[in-house]
Amino acid sequence: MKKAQWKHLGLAFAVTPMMLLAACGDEEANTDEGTAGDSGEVNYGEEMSYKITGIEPGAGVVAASEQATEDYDSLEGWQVVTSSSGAMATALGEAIDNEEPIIVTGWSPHWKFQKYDLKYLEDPNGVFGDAETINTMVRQGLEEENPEAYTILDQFNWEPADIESIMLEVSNGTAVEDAASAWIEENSDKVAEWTEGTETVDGTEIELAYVEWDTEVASTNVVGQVLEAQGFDVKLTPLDNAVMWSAVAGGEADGMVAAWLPGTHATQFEEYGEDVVDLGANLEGAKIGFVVPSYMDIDSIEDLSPKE
Ligand code: PBE
Repeated sequence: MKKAQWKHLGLAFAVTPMMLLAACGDEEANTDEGTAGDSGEVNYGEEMSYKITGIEPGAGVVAASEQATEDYDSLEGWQVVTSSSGAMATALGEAIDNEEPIIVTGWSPHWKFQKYDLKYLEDPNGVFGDAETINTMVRQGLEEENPEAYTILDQFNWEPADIESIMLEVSNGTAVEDAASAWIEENSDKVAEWTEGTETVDGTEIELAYVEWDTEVASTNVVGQVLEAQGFDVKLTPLDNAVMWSAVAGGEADGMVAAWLPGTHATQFEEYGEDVVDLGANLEGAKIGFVVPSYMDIDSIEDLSPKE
């Protein structure tokens, strides 16, 4: 069954013909479904109620998105609605099922690019920055107190395709523990490079902080399992973004593999950078920005229209 193009079928029953006309604005009353793609007829902003689908309030991509609504005239009157990365993914999937317009606060690497046909909106003002790296940060003193773990965390390094393959499995219902261990098994050469030069330990404790974003869930589980296989007693602690940074800075957690730089976590890096040890990139080629389904007939943030 093809669903109506209105945001929710339920809403379609609730609106009166007058409201429908009003929703068409000044444009010629359009009696067909107003399919996304017939540009000129469609006002995406109106269809989305001038809302951008965000994730957790503490995320860097949400902060950048809010900045974008201030920097771009085309986004005047728009709002970034925060929720969770899981809710964002659900909303994206539902919109695509119904071929409705949606803008999400997106990032790469992410399985959504493997599952759906999506594009980043061009960002001529550069609010979202360029390519990013995901860095590993550890607490001060770890090198001296736990050199084997320090070395493994320092040597941890992989590619977007690696992490995306795990994220895709997880999005298809595989438990992250299983997806991580299968990846480790298939990539023993890579993993051997991370543990190179280290000796196994006997139950040394190590605590990694992370945020429950799909990227960090995948990476942290992989690193955790690699450390476990080397004899560590591993604890993975999910936290809010700012708390993750402060936990490593304050030494409550030993480290994290989830620092997005230079842009996404610039605020956190400014606040905590001096109190953490930056072990450099564990992944290159990360990116954040507004992501939309490819069927949407716009390419740039500037193609959107301000709220009237
Ligand atoms: N993310 C994924 C995070 C970093 C990891 C892009 C959602 C953020 O926006 O802070």
